[in-house]
Order: sequence, then C-alpha cells, then structure tokens
Amino acid sequence: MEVSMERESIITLLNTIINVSENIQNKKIKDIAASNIDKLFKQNLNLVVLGQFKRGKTTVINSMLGANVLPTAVIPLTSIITKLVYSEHQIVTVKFYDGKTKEVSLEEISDYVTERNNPNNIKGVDYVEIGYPSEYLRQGIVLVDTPGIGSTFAHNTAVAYNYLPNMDAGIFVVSGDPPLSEVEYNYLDSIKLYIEKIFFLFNKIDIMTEEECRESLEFTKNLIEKKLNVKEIKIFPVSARLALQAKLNNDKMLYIKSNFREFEDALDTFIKKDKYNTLIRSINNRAINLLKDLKMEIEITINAINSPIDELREKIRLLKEKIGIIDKRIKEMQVLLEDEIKTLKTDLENDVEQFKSQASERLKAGLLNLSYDDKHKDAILQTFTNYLKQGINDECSRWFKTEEEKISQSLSQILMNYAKAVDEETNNIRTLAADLFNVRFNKTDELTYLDPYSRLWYKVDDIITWGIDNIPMVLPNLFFKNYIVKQTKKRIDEEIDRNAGRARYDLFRRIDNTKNKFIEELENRRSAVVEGIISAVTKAEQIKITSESEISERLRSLQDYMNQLETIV
Ligand SMILES: Nc1nc2c(ncn2[C@@H]2O[C@H](COP(=O)(O)OP(=O)(O)O)[C@@H](O)[C@H]2O)c(=O)[nH]1
Ligand SMILES: [Mg+2]
Repeated sequence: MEVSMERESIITLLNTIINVSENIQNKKIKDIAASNIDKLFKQNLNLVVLGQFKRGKTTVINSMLGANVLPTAVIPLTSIITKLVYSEHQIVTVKFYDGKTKEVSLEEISDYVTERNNPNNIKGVDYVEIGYPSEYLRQGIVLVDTPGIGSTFAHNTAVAYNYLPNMDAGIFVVSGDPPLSEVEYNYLDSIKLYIEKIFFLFNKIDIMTEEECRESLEFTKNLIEKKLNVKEIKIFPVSARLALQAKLNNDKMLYIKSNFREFEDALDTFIKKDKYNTLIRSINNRAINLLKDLKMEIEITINAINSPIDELREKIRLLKEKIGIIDKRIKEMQVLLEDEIKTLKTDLENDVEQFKSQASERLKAGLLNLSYDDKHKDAILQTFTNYLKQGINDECSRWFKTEEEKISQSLSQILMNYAKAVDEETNNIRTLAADLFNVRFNKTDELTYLDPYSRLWYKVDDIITWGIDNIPMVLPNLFFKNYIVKQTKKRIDEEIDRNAGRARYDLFRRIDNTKNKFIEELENRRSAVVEGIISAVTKAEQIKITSESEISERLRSLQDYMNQLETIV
C-alpha cells in the first residue's frame, strides 16, 4: 500500500541520518531523527468499530485483515475494548488500570472481556491489545473492537465518549436481522457530532433475499437519517462473513458477492486524505531537511579544513556574532508568543462564561415545554431526570466540540506564525554559513505542522448527572411539581458550572502542553542547525593544527559520510 511504502522509505532515510550524525557527533540531529522514527511508530490511525453486539463487528475486523484474528461470537458485555496493532509475531496483552500488563493466549481473552468471567470488570482491565503481523496494520492503522452497545444510558455514553474523541474513523455496524433496536437508535445521538468520519455498514446481506435486503436497508437508512437529522447518509450493504471467506480462499467472485469492495475503497480514500498522511508528509519533509543540514555540515567542515587558519578564525568570529544577533531576535519573538497565548486564554475564559449563562437559560426555558402525566410522581420525576441528563449532555458536548475546534484553530495559527518566523531566522543562519564557507545550500521550507495527536481533546467521562436526589415523594402533586422544577433548575446551574469548569481547566492545561512541546521542538530544530555549524567549523580548526596524515584521514571519512548521504535519495 502507498502509505506503508512511504513509511518504509522514510524510516530508511532517518536511519541513515542517525548513522551519519552519530559518526560526525551531531547528537541533536541524531535525536531529532530518532524521535521522528518514534513518532512514525507511535502515532497511529485509530479505526473504531462500533455497534450493538452480534451485528458482526468482530467479523468486519477479521474481514478487513483477511484473517481469523479475533474470536467472533464472544460477547463482551463489559465495556472493555480490544485493540489490534501491528507486531511481527502474534502477541496478546491484557492491560490493567494499575499499569500492569499480562501476556495471554488468544483463547484466554474471554477470561478478561466477558461479563461472566470478569463481572463488573473486577479484574480492573483497561483494554486488551493484540499484536498481529498484518500488512494492513503495518501502515500504522489500529483497529479498535468495541464491546456491544449495552442497554443502559450510562453505559452507552461511557462507550461513546471515551472512544469517540480518539477516533480517526468509525465504522458503525448494523444489520437487518433483527432490525435496528432502540438502543442502537438512541446510540446515534452520541455519534452525531462525528458523523463526517463514520462509515455505516449494513451487514449480513447474505442471509436475505434481494427483496428483503432492499426493504430492510431502506428502513434502517430512514431511521438513521431521521435520528441524525440528515437528508442522505451513505450506508454500505455488505456481508462481512463472505468477505472474510473470500479473502481466506482468494475467491474473487465471492468477494464481489460480499459487496465489501465499495466500503474498503471508500475507507481507503478517506484514510489517504487523513491527517495521518499529513503527519507522514511532514516527517518526510523534516527528514529531507535533516539530510540537507547534515550534508551542509560535512561540506562546511571539508571547506573549513581547506581554508587558511587565519581566514577560518575570522569566519568563525563573524558567524558567532551573527548567530548571537539572531538568537536575540528569537527570544523577542518568544515574548510575543506568550502574549498571544495569554489573549487566547482570556477569550476562552469569556466563551466559558457566555456558554454557562446561555446554556442554563436554554435548558431552563425548555422545562416549560415538557409534557408528562402530572398525576404520577414517578413519571414526573422520570421526565425531569431524563430532560436534565439529555439536556446537559447535549449542551455540553456540542459546546465542547465547537470550543475545542475554535481554540485549537487559533492555537495552531499562533504557533504556525511563530514557527514560520523562527524557521526563517534559522534559514538566515544556514545561508550565512553557506556563503561564508562557499557551500551550496538551497532551502526547503519546513512543513511545520501542529501534531494532530497533541491536539486538544476533551475527556467527558461523567458528563451526565445522576438525576435529582432526595425527592420528598410525600408532597402533594402540585407542590411536588413545583419542587421538582425548582430542583431541576438548581441542578442545571450546578451541572453546567461543573462541566464548563472542567472543560476550562482541561483546555488551559492542554494549551500550555501543546505550546511548550511545540517551542521545545522548534528550539531543538534550531539548535541542531546552529550547533552543527559551530561544531563543524571548530572541529575543522582543531584538525588543522594536527598532522597532514590526520587531516587527510579526516577528509577521507567525511567524504565517505557524504557519499552515504548522497546515495539514499
Ligand atoms: N450470515 C452472516 N453472519 C455474520 C456476518 N457477520 C457476522 N456474522 C455472524 O454473526 C455473529 C456475531 O458476529 P460477531 O462478529 O462476533 O459480532 P459482534 O458481537 O458485533 O462482534 C457470529 O456468529 C458471526 O459469524 C455476515 O456477514 N453474515
Ligand atoms: Mg465482537
């Protein structure tokens, strides 16, 4: 596959850079190259498979991999997910909340993920990770098998909110037999915000006649469109079972019959456009720039060794002086950056306050439109509780998503501008050194790019509230109703306040983390160039006062490194 090819060649390039930079003792470049390899390996594309149990989620994963990796028909009623990642050999690891891990066999998985063997997750399992030698996973894709959607609201929400923010693409599996359930229908609420990256699969078409399939698909599609409030959704009718069989037996006709191609192609296109590719491109660009810097450093050393000592010393003096001036300018830019971050935080603060008052107002106004059977206290209570839960959930998640997007965009704008300015100054240093030592240097701009994986993510684990407590059920109906209204209003304020406060705290923290990491990365990039150049010339100065034979030995090995670098691209 295209992506994985590119990944391989970038890794080869970075490994050569690591070798040569180690030889010429440029630790900074070596570290940057190593950390980029690390990035390539660590940062994955999360493909999350969602849906009610028995719809065929696990089968879909196996079909995508073209192998019977995961045991199907295991019903993990606990909320434990299974992640499939690339590994040279098959290895199954159970990861526990306390950080411990345990290697198990594939057959033992059910000891950890099923309600029967691990009731209420008493074993404290965080998730199960399966390493598997598949080409598909090798390109950095992680397939996440989620447990079947449970039957309680709390469970749904937990599953939805814990995984959805980390998802790069989602595959929602439904089928016609039995038709879309109420649980699935309600679950659609949770994925509403992510609809642009969710693929809908209508599975098990092999057990229906064409007629049944058309009807059932139409029915399901209409329901989904209604719930998501969209005109037209794309839903792929497939048979995961046939697709798997087809792949296992290399049966082209059967694969066509499974109807899996259209889905896999669409997914592939989506992935290729994804930020993951942008990451690959930016790492590629970084690697090429590191390569240029290394070459320049070697050439400078060679030229420096070949120039008269007095001239060399004068050039070194000049170089250090100019670098000093540029360093100062960068410090000034950093002060400006901190100012902009402060402004961003003030904006966020204002948005939080505005959200709090508007959301509270909206939710309280909505209380007037509630209809319920006002003779039964239980029914009244239930109606208000549901309204509160749903309302808080909707308001908060909608706002978080927009706000996060907004903050994230402003932050990347600010950081990009800063990066551009710093990179320009770094280029000035390169050009200066190239001129002084008569070396060719053609610059390529850095494809600076804000790591999407350090992007602001929200964590909303207990956004929902647990209703209205301590209700005096003995009150006469009218008083009871007034009491409930008053209590609900109070709870609305409390819950909005609590959730907004958490979001604010979280976003602040992540703004700082992202900023600090970004500055550090830029600083490393810059100092790799500066230190490389300085050490190139000072080493040349030292070599010049040794013997002829040492000088020519040194020149020979430098030429050798140069050749190594020249052959890779
Ligand atoms: N006929 C048919 N059965 C399927 C298909 N996909 C899955 N199944 C069966 O449905 C059952 C549940 O599948 P599984 O993948 O474990 O579902 P999960 O609980 O959603 O992960 C298993 O017995 C599968 O063999 C399909 O495309 N056609
Ligand atoms: Mg399953």
